[in-house]
Amino acid sequence: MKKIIASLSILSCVLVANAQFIDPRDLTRGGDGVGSDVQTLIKGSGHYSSVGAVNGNQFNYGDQSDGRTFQLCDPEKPQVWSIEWQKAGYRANHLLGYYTDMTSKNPAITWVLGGSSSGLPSTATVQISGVFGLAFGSGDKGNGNAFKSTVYYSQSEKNQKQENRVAVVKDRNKDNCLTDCGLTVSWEDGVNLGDKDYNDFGLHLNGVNAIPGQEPVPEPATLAVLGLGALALRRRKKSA
Ligand SMILES: [Ca+2]
Ligand SMILES: [Ca+2]
Repeated sequence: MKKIIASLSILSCVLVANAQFIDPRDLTRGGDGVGSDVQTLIKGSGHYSSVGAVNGNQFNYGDQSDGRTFQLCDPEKPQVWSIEWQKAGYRANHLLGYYTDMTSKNPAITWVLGGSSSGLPSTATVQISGVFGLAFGSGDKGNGNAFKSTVYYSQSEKNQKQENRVAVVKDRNKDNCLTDCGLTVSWEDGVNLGDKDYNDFGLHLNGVNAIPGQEPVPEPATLAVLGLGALALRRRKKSA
């Protein structure tokens, strides 16, 4: 009985997980074939970050950030951003941009990077002052229409169904230490989130940090179960 209560408390941790993270299972399966999952692509692009893992009912989100707004670590310093991979039928017309009007539903976007038919480069230097969001032109309207395609935003609340479109993963340095300056972002371009492989458009953004989201607050019922779990653990220790 005590064991059952203890494992219930672990399960309750899963239920309060922040929705701004992407399920690690979606980031570790090859939606477009062997080696095309986000975790493998991050390693292949020369970074060391983890997207997390699922073990039974236990989730960890590795180096993912729940932040969906951003700032340059040093606004005085231009930074190089680059496309690292594209695993999608719409890839030629993909676009990446940023916006600084954080409250508008349709903010003005500065497009900086794009796929082979977009007319934009695959590497660009940016300099942005203040807080910004990222915009992704999905390319779903086909050739010649890159700038008319459906746009998705890093701020989930701007998307039609408030859906989370992007995995945001913090950099690790060569010593395997987390850094707050530098991110990989990888988007899902499918209508209604498509196949949820989130590997469709992957970019590395030098010199950027994600502004952390709000911590999830456990619901009262969860707190009660957690308390019971702790009690059970104490009793187990006593009897051991
Ligand atoms: Ca996809
Ligand atoms: Ca894909």
